Amino acid sequence: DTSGYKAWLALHARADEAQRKREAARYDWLAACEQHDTIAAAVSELRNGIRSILGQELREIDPNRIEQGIVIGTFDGNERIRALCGDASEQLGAEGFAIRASEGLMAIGANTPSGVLYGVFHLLRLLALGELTENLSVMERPANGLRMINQWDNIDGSIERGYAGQSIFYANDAIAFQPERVRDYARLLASVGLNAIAINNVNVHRLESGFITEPLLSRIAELAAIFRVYGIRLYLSVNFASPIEVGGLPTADPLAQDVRLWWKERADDIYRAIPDFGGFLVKADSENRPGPFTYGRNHADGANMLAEALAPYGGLVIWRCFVYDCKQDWRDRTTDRARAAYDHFMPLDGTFHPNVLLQIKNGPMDFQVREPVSPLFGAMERTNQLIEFQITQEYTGQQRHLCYLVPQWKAVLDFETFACHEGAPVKRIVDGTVFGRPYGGFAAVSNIGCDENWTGHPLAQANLYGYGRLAWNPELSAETIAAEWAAQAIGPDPQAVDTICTMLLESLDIYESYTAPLGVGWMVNPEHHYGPNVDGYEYDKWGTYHFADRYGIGVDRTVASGTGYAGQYIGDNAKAFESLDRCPDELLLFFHHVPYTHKLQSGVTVIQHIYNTHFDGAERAGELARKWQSLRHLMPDGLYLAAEARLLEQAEHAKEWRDRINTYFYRKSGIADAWGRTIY
Ligand code: GCW
Repeated sequence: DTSGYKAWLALHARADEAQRKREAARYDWLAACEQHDTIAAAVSELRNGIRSILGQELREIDPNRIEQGIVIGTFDGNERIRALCGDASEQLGAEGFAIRASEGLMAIGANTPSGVLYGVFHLLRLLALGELTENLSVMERPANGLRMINQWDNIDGSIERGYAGQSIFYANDAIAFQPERVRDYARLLASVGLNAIAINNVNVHRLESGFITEPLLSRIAELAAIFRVYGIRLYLSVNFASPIEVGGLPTADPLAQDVRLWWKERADDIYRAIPDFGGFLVKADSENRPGPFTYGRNHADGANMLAEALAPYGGLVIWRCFVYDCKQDWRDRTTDRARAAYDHFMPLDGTFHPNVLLQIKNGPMDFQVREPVSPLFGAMERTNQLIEFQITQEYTGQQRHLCYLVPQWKAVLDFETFACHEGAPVKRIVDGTVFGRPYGGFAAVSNIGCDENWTGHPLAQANLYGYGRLAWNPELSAETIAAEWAAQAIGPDPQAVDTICTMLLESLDIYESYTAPLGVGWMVNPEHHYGPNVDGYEYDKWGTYHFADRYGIGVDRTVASGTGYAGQYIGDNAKAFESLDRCPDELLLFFHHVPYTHKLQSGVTVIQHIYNTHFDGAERAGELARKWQSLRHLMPDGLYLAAEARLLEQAEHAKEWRDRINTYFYRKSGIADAWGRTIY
């Protein structure tokens, strides 16, 4: 397969024949005795992997008789496993695993079948990376309880903000899928430890509102069954107005008795069809979607009503905080979209039921290439939180430009919120440890579609891979993740791995350079959000402005003279963002309106920074394409050509970005480039 379909599960054969034979000799027997679908899946992954990498067929044997080879299973279901690594049981939780190898016998043990599956995928990763040693002792458990993917797929087969083809779940107003393809997606997700999927767009349209009732519910249950085998729970996005639109009731008021009863009955039906159903994901009172505001109720009233319906079954309500006024008048300088989520949700802290989680986008606006971290992290002490990332590259080049997002996510996760003395980075808030929350974790919008290689741009696979790896372990570095992905997906050739890692790791900085200077976002074409348009959103209703005029640019969000947004942060963060001198350069224009001649901490003026980064960024985008071309001889055609075409488009498009932005600000400011480069 040269198309990239197998992604990071390509399991390339060992190139070194002597090493292959040596390793193969160690893995010829396999012992697994449990009758469980997930264990069976783990066995099949293991067989497949050992065959593919080492050319070795595993033969099956009774766990009590095995002396050399691999034995896998749960501590309760496999005595031999209990004897070999059962002592690790208490430290592993429900999803962790232990791997022990010595004297030719390798044991993978866990408390649950999913833990065993994760252990097998870990082993295969070590094997593919050439890191499997003869004696080994590994113990891992995920940092986050919920590690979720959100599909923005619609029943007509389209994907909102999808850049890799149509949906793999739906087509022509029907639930329509190839079980093989869905299974392969489940394998990819499970191989990086993801354990939850919301299977439809958060904008729940008419037909999708019916997913919670028959006849569609049974079809959804078929999808749930495929994911279940791989330890992944299925969730549904629901329409808050379902009682009206599906149930025929006159209202969806969350405090009305018949509405509450209606949702309870739906929960009963759903759990009959899908006993391990995860729960509901809800976008309410957001971008024209219905919600509790219609009835004079608040978000806690809405979320808690659904939570009550799901509680008897252990289901969760994931309630999104992407709530703001999308009909704001651009002449109104007092309304600031950045403030909205905090203003709506902070006063509700402590009022949500225990099975409610708030899903909060990483930044206060909307997945721009650069934003500060949402101030809700650290502020709400008595509410479960999930952080929402966007893997699909809506504002970051739409999988036509290369943009490896893991460094951006890392910076968000490591951001210190000052929520407590001992240190409270975002990753410790969302995993629940700082405030002792029972639920927490990661959610992210998927970037896959029915394109042969899943993501359109083959290198965009690294974002999906990296998201899963970080959700499991946020301490992994962006470099490690890039190298892991490249070696597994492309092959272990050191020149290829090195070059691809360099490309991935510099790509975010390059993209930021030629698009969005100093924390200004939104200079894109409205609606589809691709390509430069400095004033595309400047005089409209979405609340996303840069306020550039002939003197200066930026949004004053200080407490002293602006919208007060900087004051939503805790302690020194509030002080630093408020201060013109201390605000980090890369966010300066998010927090301050300054003259073009304002001198940055870097020593150059704002206008010169804009020119420098745009010339530089376009140049570096061209180099990305040349780096890829240097790998031509190491790549299979399908993969090589798909990426090359996109990298060449990026290089051209980066020049357009450069010229549009530079010319705009040259015309506005009248200040020439200090280096006399061409500005049109
Ligand atoms: O980023 C914006 C997108 C919308 C999306 C919305 C959201 C699903 O432009 O397409 O709707 O965010 O997150 O709800």
